[in-house]
Amino acid sequence: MKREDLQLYFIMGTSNVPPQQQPIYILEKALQAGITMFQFREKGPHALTGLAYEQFARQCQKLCHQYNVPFIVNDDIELAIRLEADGVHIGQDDFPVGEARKKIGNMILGVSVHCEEELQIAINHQADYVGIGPIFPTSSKSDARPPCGTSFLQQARSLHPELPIVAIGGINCTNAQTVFQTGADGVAVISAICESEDVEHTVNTFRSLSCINK
Ligand code: TZP
Ligand code: MG
Repeated sequence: MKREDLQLYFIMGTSNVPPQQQPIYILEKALQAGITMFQFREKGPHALTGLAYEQFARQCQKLCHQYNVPFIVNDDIELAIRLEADGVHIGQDDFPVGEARKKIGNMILGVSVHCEEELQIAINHQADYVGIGPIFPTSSKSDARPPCGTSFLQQARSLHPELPIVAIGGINCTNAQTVFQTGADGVAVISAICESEDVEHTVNTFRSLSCINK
């Protein structure tokens, strides 16, 4: 995985998309506009299950392949292996990092971390990147921790200058610059793209902000 792949990391599941919109259509618009990584995160009360869940994942994967964008599966290691996804993203409550690494071999492994200890464990098990957040308040994750601001992000960056880091949580076109300036390689967003009235413009804005410190 390249660090630049994290630049604009779009995360989506059907429940993140406004009712009048088609999730796959939003993904296609985001890919066309230039997102650099995608995470399939099918969660929440109305999430797809069973065959529909897997078919939707395969549809998303196929589109990502067409645009040469890494396809990452949230939490579901078995699905990622079955689909031969590019990678898996896990949180602290999902799966021990070491076991995840053993199961997925050299697929991309992303891990959410919130403190130095979790960060070190992720690094020890060859996480390819870490996710830090929620930086700002978010309404896209029901069990999100309190927003942590940019202080841990800053600390993680100064401890590990070469580590691929993506920031997450409440990031939009207005506050993304602060996050990039603090040292994140990229921003991971749900609502900023899913609820955008102009996905192309939103994607372009995020990407232009990240270029400032390149
Ligand atoms: N993990 C921490 S915050 C969050 C996740 C999955 C939700 C991010 O969504 P949004 O809409 O970009 O705040
Ligand atoms: Mg998780």
